[in-house]
Amino acid sequence: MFHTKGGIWVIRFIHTADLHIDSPFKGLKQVHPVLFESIYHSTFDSFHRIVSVAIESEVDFLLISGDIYDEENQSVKAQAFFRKEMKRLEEVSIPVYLLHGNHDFMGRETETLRIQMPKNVHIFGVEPETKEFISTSNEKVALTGFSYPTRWVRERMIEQYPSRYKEVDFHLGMLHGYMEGSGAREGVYAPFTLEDLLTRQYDYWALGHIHKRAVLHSAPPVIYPGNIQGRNPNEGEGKGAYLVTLQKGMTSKVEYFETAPIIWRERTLDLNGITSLEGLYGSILEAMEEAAEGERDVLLSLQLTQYQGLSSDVITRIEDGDLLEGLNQTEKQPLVYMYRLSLVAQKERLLFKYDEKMQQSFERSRQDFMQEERFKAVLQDLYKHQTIRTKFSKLIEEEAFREEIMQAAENQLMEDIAFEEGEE
Ligand SMILES: [Mn+2]
Repeated sequence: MFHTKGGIWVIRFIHTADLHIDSPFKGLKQVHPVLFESIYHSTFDSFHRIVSVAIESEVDFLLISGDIYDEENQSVKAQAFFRKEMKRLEEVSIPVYLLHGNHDFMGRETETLRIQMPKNVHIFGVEPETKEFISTSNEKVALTGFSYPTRWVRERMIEQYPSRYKEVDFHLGMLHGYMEGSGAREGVYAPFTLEDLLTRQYDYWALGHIHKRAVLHSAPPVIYPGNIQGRNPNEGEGKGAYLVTLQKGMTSKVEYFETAPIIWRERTLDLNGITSLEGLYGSILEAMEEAAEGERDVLLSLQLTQYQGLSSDVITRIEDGDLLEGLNQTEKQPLVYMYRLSLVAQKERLLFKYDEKMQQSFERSRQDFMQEERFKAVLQDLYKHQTIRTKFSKLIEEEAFREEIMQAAENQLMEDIAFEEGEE
């Protein structure tokens, strides 16, 4: 489809991963139903756009390096959607090479729940295998990859990847896994080192699993494209995929493009000198406008600091959510929607400046309590109550809830133990 230029072998493809189609966005159920609807559709929309770019760019093929779906038991809706997108590619003769990751692994028990994909879709089996592709202008391409048979693949699967095939023009590796030493927060599955990849002498490594995009190496390119739609405040950066052009014996071209319709933002607003609700309201509106991001909708978390000038009545309007509700009364598109407005005591630096040990132990305790198990253990007593258990059974599972509680606790602690500059 893409032709050789002056006798140079060229292939062009799109590399994407971690689509997490049909992510539930659990922590956001409380937002306006219309907004929730567009948040819920964002993973679908982002992938639809990637497929459109593939068609417009007349790529040779599309690579998807795992975690197409968010859960092992994919909804029929997610699969039907994905199948429709695969059909769009089939109509213009674009093949797709994909593998399943730790989120959408190929368990035997999920086999009966799968919808058949069209013929242009090539799925890697649970052992590393190499597929062959021949382009319309006759470039031979080898693609090596594997799908997860279970959620937890701890083996160094890279050991089973062959060395570069000699008889092909390009050899591409697809791998859903964790690069050792990267410090990423994702699970350590199918671990490898950069060296492991480079020694195989492939022309491109299409990685998946890590949601923050990263170009680990440029010649040959070794790339984590990141996920295609941020799903929580920790996934705040732009999201999209890579359009890659490989030319035999020459520098490859990698172009990143964004497709996520919704972006997460976190901002801090210093309220020093602000004493009235009017002043507060005005500066927050300004901050919201500054947080806007082109054509995309923005989900904004705003942390208010230096709020000592505000009366307790105004503080109450912040704490009980009244101000937040007022701020979100806008229909302007694209939307800047504030999903969290919080007060953050910023006396930390003043306190810890004098005591490094205290700073360290504070940070350790904080991290300790942020752990899900620890948090649950502390809340166990509360969950002995019938009412709490039945009415709020899901709440304890929600990360957003845990973060909110932790922030409130931290504020309280800071209020109690920190002191202002000049105090003795
Ligand atoms: Mn993933």
